[in-house]
Amino acid sequence: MTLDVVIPVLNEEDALQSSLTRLHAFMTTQMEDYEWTIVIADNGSTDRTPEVSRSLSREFLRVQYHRIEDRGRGRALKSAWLESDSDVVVYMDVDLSTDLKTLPALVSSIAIEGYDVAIGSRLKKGATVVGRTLLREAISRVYNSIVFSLFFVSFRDAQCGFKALSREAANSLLPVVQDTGWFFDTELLILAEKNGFRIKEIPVHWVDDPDSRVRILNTAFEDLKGLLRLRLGGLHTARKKLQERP
Ligand SMILES: Nc1nc2c(ncn2[C@@H]2O[C@H](COP(=O)(O)OP(=O)(O)O)[C@@H](O)[C@H]2O)c(=O)[nH]1
Ligand SMILES: [Mg+2]
Repeated sequence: MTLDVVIPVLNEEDALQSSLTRLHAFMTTQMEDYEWTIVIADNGSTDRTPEVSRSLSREFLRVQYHRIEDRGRGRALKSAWLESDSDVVVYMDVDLSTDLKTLPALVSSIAIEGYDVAIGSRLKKGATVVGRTLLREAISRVYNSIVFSLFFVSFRDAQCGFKALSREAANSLLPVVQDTGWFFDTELLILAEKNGFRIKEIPVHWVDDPDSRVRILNTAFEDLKGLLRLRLGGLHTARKKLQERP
């Protein structure tokens, strides 16, 4: 089985070297059942992220650097996941806030158990969260309850930066997901669940990293706009597009 682990990055010159070294060591020892590659997906970085990434890809044979000119985290993920032809694709945040010990279970949910989508969760029973500010915690809970009351979905945490898709799910769903920013994750999950894809939600151990690219007010507003777009027709249009696919 082939596996691509995508790390979306925006101006991460400080975090990249140590995170990638840690992840690479983990993959080497714990994920040897897979033929894996780590892909750094950068768009919009204006610091030394490109240089650091290129140097990492020279240092490690199985690290690649993928640069997209247009901005947006969702766009970077979609582009890197669709460019890949691996059986399983994963993404995780560069800060490794989610404990890597959950990675084997995330991947085997798809590779062995046959789920279409697997997601880390900070809100499911069994999860532990350390160091998250009250504000982020509250926004996360309120946001996920809004998602639930609008769509009656079964997952609890749409926004954890730790997700995996099967090749088939990626090829079907990604072309239909419109958001190119932070709402991308929620849109992907709602479209997946509402179109019969099976989602496994796994509680994670999360240690928050206060260094954040999120502009809270702006992102919250964009998220609400995205939810309304889906509720007022977007979901219906996406379903039609998915059914038209061969
Ligand atoms: N490619 C790409 N990655 C991004 C962008 N914005 C954020 N990221 C990455 O997304 C991940 C999560 O960002 P972070 O700021 O830690 O989010 P938080 O943990 O929710 O505060 C990190 O790896 C960021 O570098 C973007 O516009 N493009
Ligand atoms: Mg973070």
